[in-house]
Amino acid sequence: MKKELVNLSKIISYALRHKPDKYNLILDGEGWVLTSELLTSIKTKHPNLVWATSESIADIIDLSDKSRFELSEYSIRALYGHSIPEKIIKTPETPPYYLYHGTTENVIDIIMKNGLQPMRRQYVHLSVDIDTAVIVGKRRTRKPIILKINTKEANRSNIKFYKGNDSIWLSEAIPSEFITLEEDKI
Ligand code: HQG
Repeated sequence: MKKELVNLSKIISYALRHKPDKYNLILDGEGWVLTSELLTSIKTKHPNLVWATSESIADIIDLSDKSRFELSEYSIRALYGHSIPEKIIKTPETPPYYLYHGTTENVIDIIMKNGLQPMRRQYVHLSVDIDTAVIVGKRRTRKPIILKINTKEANRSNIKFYKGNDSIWLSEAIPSEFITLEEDKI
């Protein structure tokens, strides 16, 4: 993907996940805004992006290796990653029996003690397979540690899971009793 589109994608993520108010945007309960309003506010704040159109956003969605946004006829939303105080409304769904989480060695002890926490985001982010978890973990370290989450057991303890996209699921905090180390898979 061209550098300009990567930059536009990062700014859209920032506005829709973290700082809609900085862009004078009000997300609805499920995180949607009008695409036209998003484009207008982005261009006001970043005059170098005057060229951006809804086709540019469609290109980002087509060309990106991660499915970060969803477009409807007139609106757009981020599918995961939110950190705004108002929690995005999601409908609980049944996830695959196991999900994975790629992280760094230095937080393993605390996670195995206190569980996975959403940290700065609204939800914990989990991957449908080990390969995706490795990609997530590699954002932070060359040799990520992969954790395996028993969602069936967690579900029995009333922990809810929500679909982000085809590879990413979201959840509330996951206590350590549902987490095991997935060794030698990297
Ligand atoms: C760690 C990217 C200490 C957790 C990715 C992670 C993903 C704890 C970090 C999406 C902890 C949070 C989200 C605890 C969890 N104590 N550390 N109890 N519990 N952690 O970025 O899952 O490219 O908020 O292991 O691909 O890394 O932006 O979450 O290392 O899908 O579209 O705290 O963001 O997508 O980091 O990544 P993050 P994440 P995009």
